[in-house]
Amino acid sequence: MKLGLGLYRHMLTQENFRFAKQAGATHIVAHLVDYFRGTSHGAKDDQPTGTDRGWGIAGDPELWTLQELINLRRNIEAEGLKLEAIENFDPAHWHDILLNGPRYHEQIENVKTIIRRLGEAGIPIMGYNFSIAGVAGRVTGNFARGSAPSVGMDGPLDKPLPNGMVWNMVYDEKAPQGTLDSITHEELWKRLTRFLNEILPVAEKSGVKLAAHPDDPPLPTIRGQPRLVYQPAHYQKLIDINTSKANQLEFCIGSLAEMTEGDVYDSVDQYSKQGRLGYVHFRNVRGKVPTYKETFIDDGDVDMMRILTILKKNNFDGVLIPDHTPQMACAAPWHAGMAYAMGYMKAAMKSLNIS
Ligand SMILES: [Mn+2]
Repeated sequence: MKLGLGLYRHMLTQENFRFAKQAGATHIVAHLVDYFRGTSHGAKDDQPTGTDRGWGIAGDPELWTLQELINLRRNIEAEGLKLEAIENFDPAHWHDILLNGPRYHEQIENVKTIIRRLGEAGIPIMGYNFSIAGVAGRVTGNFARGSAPSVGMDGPLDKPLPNGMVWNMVYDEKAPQGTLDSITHEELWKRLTRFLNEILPVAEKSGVKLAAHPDDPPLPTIRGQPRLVYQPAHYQKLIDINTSKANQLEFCIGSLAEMTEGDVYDSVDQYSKQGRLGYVHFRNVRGKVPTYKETFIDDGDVDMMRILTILKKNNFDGVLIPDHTPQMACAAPWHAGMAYAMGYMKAAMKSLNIS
């Protein structure tokens, strides 16, 4: 098992690679989507939460180029680290896959191209979140220990999604007024199935794994749209769609712990036993949807040492990243929060003889 750190797009700098290395990481998970693009709300060094109009403007009109991906991997390797995964597609590149819209075929080709380029650039995993509303409905507050700023949920969010928005970002600023029609859970699973069956053969051929994040927050619907993986059992349904070894999970302990059914330890056992974990979001939380708060890693409902013990028993050999942490009171709130989580993880791994 390996320790990694996730970095948002604007944090992909030499300084932050060194910070990761200093905090004990051997691997990086990189976000290439700029969640904050074109907005003034929200601190850039925090998790994006946004407004009713989402996080920001979806973006890059261009697909990520092979050269850009190779340069990123080289810059990371120059600091003695490895690039394990890219996390999340840009809604600009795949909105009509989620929405089954008119540009579906063009955008399936976009995703195939991205996967092939990851393979060529030597990046082993693509993390994704197949969700129409995306990470919506979270609130921020001084929820964590010592009044540390953190995120959580304080009741469901049913306000319908405006046209031109998907995955909590605006992909079409000129979309006509009005809101997106609701679809059924069956329809959403149909869209995912079609997506996986088209993309997984390309992923396999490219030596890239597709790793699915569960819904954050995991409610059955948000903003009038169905969610896919909002109970632990839904993950089994997802991997049973296609038996390809490239069909993997971006296994978020925090989101699993927020779910109302199942047991987080049983879930970790069930999925790690099947060898389907691409990488792990190792974070803690107090409460369950629709009322929960993200906590410091040692301070939530989940016994993180027990999680590690199960992962070790099932020979999970991938990367753990802290995912999110509360912000600490100092000049570098995000970095201090991450350094705290990484120190804890490093010590926990060492005490269990995980190398
Ligand atoms: Mn997560």
